[in-house]
Amino acid sequence: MKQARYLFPKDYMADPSAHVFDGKIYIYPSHDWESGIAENDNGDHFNMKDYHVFSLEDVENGEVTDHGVVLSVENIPWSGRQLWDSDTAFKDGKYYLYFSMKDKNDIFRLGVAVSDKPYGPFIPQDNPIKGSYSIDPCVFEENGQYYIYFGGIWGGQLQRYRKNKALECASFPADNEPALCGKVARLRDDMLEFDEEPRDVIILDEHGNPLTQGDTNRRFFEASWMHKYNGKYYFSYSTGDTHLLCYAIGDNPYGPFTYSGVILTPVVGWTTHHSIVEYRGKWYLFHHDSVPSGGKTWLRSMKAIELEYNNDGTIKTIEGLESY
Ligand code: FUB
Repeated sequence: MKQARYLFPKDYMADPSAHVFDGKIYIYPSHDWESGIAENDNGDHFNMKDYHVFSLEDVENGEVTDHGVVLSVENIPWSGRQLWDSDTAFKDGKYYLYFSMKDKNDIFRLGVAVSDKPYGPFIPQDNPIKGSYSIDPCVFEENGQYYIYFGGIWGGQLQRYRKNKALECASFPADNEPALCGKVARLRDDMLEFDEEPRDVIILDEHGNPLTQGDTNRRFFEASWMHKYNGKYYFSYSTGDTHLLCYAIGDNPYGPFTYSGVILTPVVGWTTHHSIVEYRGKWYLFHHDSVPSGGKTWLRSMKAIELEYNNDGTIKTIEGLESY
């Protein structure tokens, strides 16, 4: 599968988080729509109000089923606005949908909603995860332990925190200082809260030094994803304002991770976001671009393309503008 496939031309869906549940691929995307809000650096134009779930059995040609609305902003007790990226994990017969949303004070928090089925509907908890902040949750399971990765700068508000505490004023490190990091925390056994203080996901350069804030072609911006390949842990993410999907490799889920390259060069649109999953013997990159909407950054369409590795475990870079 050398050409990317648009998965759901009927509607705008972004930030696709894909998992294999019950032998099928399930996709948990954000649901873009035309809200009429002007574009700005805070991302107010990404004013999403519900989530759908999709499933498919054949990534390359098969029919894609839309399971409809599974959670809406008006049904979440602590809701303010903006349902951003989400992800889902399965444990002991239940599915847990983790999502980013602004609370009533316009602060991004992470929430959880629970279902007996991978296709919902999902019932939200009354409150956000205690101690959570920022956006873009991704959950990775290993040996019965679940780790949640999260964080995003600019509109994702990560610059408002240090050491998991809110600052009085947002602040960025200087360009030559270590970059702001994504976060990771083990989840509690009941999957509803953090089981530890979130830790920094540190990304090192080739000399073993943390990437700096000014290294905008490599430093973390948002859109965490974790997968394991040949015994190594691949932390992948978007560089945001330089529009790259990059990855860094480590020896355990907490890192540190060493920067290893670009997965996807810039696509049409501002954001780039993804998930990586193995299915039926192949690896796939699920991502989005704004080609079908004529370049409207807030109206994105989800896609899939095969992802390949080199013999040394590095990922073959996919050209974003050539993949449609
Ligand atoms: O979809 C809203 C936001 O745009 C996501 O949370 C970010 O990762 C970016 O894709």
